[in-house]
Amino acid sequence: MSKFKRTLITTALPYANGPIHIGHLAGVYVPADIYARYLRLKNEDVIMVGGSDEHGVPITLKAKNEGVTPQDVVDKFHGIIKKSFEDFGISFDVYSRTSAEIHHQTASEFFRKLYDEGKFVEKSNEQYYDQENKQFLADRYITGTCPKCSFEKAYGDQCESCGSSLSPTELINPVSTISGNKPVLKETKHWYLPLDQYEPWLKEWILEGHKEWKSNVYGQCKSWIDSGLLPRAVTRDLDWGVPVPVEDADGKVLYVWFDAPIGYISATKEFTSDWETYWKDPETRMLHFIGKDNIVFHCIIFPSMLKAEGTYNLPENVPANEFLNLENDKISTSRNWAVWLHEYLEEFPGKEDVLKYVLTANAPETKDNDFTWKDFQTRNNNELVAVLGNFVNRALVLTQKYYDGIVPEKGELNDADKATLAEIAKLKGEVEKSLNSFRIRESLKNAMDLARLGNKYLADEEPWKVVKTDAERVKTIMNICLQITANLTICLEPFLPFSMEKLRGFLNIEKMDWDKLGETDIISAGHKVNKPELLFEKIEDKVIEAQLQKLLDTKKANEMAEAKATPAKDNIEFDDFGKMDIRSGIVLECEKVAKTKKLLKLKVDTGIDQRTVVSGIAEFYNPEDLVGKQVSILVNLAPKKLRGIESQGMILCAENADGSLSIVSPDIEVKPGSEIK
Ligand code: B3M
Ligand code: ZN
Repeated sequence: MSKFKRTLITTALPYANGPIHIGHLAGVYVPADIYARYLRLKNEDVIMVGGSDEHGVPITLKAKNEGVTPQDVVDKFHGIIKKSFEDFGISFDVYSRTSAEIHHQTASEFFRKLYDEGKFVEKSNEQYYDQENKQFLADRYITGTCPKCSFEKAYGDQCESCGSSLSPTELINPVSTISGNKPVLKETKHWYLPLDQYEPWLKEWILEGHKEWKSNVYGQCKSWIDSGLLPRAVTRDLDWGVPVPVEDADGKVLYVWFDAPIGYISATKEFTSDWETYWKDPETRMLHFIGKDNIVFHCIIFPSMLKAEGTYNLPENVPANEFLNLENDKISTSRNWAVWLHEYLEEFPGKEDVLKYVLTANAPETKDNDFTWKDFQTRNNNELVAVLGNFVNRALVLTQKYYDGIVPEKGELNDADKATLAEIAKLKGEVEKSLNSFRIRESLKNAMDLARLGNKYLADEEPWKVVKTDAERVKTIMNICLQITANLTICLEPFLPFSMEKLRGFLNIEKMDWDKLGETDIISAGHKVNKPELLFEKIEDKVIEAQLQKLLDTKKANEMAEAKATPAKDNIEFDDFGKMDIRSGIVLECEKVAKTKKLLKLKVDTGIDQRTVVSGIAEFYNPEDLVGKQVSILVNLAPKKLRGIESQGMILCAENADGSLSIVSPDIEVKPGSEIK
């Protein structure tokens, strides 16, 4: 493992303002978990730390909206997040939280050291202030039009439409998110980390020293550095966070992006008193697993903080991923457009590994990718069931059938046997090579190739046929199949930990070290294996359809919520309203108006008479469904010819958010001709 003796894996701290979704998993936690499990299987010294990010404006805003305290919000979501990670099998060595005492102390001391050593620049300037709420408007407390792309709902710290990083004073037409008022400018004092001073060093360290970083990561760093770095405020006027530990700083806390990465240090402290070995020993390799929106913080700002502090290691690599979309649309917590981990765990019990598999096979490593339920089903049915499950099931069932579960002895090997065994060792090298360079999705494919190899070997050797003529030969074939199966429990362990535990149960073997992978005698002749069950089961269409329906319902609910009612028309006198004669009627006949898409011709019993009305509702109703239906009809509207048909009145409808029309009618049956007033 080159110059390093141990590895510290950090995983981005999710904001405790909502649960975990598949985007978080695919971007950060699944790849980090696979990598950590891989290193542990190699008996390397590794710890994986994580925790909830409980400060910052997203949390206080949510608390305000819900009329609870920020502590209530983070307690609730920290609980949900922690439990769902545990149930899903993300193998944190410690999962902490930034409202913990140990974190406040660690972050506070870190700031204070830099402060005492004069590493900050103290500056007063004018910032936006909400006079009604008597509060400065940091970050997401302010929205306005993005100066770069004109998106109208850009935040004070970032435009979510074009991704630009902004400062509140750049926004056009700024508005306070709390009161909706136009803010005023007011003087306030803050501490800045002078990133400009670190620019030459960052150039050297990243642009020269870390050319091996993923191109998306290196590229983002280069573009930040090339466009020139500015001093960055590391404090805010807020009352939720780590208080700024200096005199005259009442009402000020550390900027959430200053304290959050220090959360990795606090979590390590919580885990071991030997935490300094993981943070300061040059033989420790630090890796940050994050999503692409966090690159600048982990590659530029946090390293500059660590450099300023002077005694810590810097990250050796930052394998950031791109984004995962859901059914062709951006995942969004506020729009509830997500597959939530805690819901998945409830709806798909025992299928933790299936989601891990799909998210890895389709990981957004080099570009944004799309999660679709159809792909989830296909990968489960065609890969986990048909390739992996099918191979191990055949190997184990035949072993039961021919040998009562006792592993048979290998005889003399033919060329096909030798080639197959050689292939196992080769695959080991390939899986390692891709894992070591964080190409996790490729490594999964390499590992699954072992199951494909097994299937091919079985299909070529056809033991079920050979058994009729050459029983000795079948022993060799089955022994080799069992060696492949045992090798699978090693090479798929980092990816499918629950399933491999199950498979070891079938094989009646203990967990084995990574080093054994590639060996061709890891399960001995004479060993007794157990009766197998199915390792994976098919996912039926109706399960997928239910998930798609759930998303459709979300989409509809969003459209309803987003559609603003049109503004009210000018007032009218009561007499004007009284002029309208609206009656309840019953549809007697109904047909489509030929050569039109929208029009229906209806015959309506208005109680007064039977008359013909033409109505533009053909896209929303079948003519036959309307016969006998109660409607409201404006009967004294001047007749009008539509497509040559005289329409005598108007059927009243409500227009839905999506533009569709619904007939308005009394909610109980009334006599035709009843006046509606
Ligand atoms: N909580 C942002 C995010 O969840 C932030 C990460 C902190 S990592 C130190 O994307
Ligand atoms: Zn923008």
